[in-house]
Amino acid sequence: MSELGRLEDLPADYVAALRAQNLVPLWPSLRAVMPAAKPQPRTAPTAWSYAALKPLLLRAGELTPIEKAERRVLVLANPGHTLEKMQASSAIYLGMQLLLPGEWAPSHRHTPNAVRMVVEGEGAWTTVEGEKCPMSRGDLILTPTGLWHEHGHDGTTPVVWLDVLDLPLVHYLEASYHVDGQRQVPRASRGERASLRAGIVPTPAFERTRRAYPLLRYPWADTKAALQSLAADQPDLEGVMVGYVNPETGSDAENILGFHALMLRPGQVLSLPARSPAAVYHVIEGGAEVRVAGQVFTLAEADTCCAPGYEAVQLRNVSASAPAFVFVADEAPLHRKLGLYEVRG
Ligand code: 1HN
Repeated sequence: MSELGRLEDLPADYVAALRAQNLVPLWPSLRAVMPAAKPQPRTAPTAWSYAALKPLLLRAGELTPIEKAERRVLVLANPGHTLEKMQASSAIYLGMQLLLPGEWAPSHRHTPNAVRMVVEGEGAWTTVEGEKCPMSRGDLILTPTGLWHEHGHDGTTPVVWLDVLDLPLVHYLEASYHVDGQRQVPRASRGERASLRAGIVPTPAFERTRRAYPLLRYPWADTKAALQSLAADQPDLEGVMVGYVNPETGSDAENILGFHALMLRPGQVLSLPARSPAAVYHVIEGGAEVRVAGQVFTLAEADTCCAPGYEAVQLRNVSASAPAFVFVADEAPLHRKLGLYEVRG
């Protein structure tokens, strides 16, 4: 492969004449925008310790009242993108949100899709389009694009959850905006009671509901039971993983980011192939070591890390006696829709 010409090789008056016409020569930048064989991601493998961030988040609770924050969040920012960009990867935003007893984060809707993975505390709830979703540790709650949502807290201790949004992508597309709304009046019906069992969905008058988001809350108790049942049924299965999907269609729960939960058997080492999407790993229960791109992170419960795409990832359960449970968020639905999805093996 021959060396391409550099900008400095061109006469200064020529470069100036190009710039005056808003023109740029491609060849000095061609390798940067299309490197050989594999992208060169800005996304750096990065881990965030819950023990380190929790006191800082609680301090935010003292420093900034909810009325002054609307959403009281510390953003898990990837230094590879610069902290100011507030992104974990090119498409994934992560934040740890604190809601104190009695607080209310008012109703709004916005174009980016979000999910909440509950980390700690009891008594908080998120109302999504009138459906009041209780928040318990490990629950996954969807607030997809355009749906009204607000958070409240009737309990007695601080509640913390991990927000995962496709904000960096939607912002890059210049399609990110929000609309403020009124306090919602919760409906009685609870989606997760209506779609309780795999393979069985509500079909009133013989038709599926055809709601884009028939299920908004995925209780951890059900997800954990599904993983344990899968592990017991298939003792030789390496990847004890489940995906969060739309129960009516089987397709990804949201349009841009994908969500999975996995169980590592005691002492298990699980090798995940190099895939094009970047991914985030968050420990729901237990402890896991994550190896990616020459880095090793030892994650305790509630810790989070991110891994760039096109890199193999190895997960190891640090306990020889107890299973570990890990939540995974990735950019796979986006890559698949764009025809960019690759597994490198
Ligand atoms: C948002 O609406 C929430 O509703 C959390 O809890 C984090 C980050 C960026 C933009 C909107 C929420 C957010 C957000």
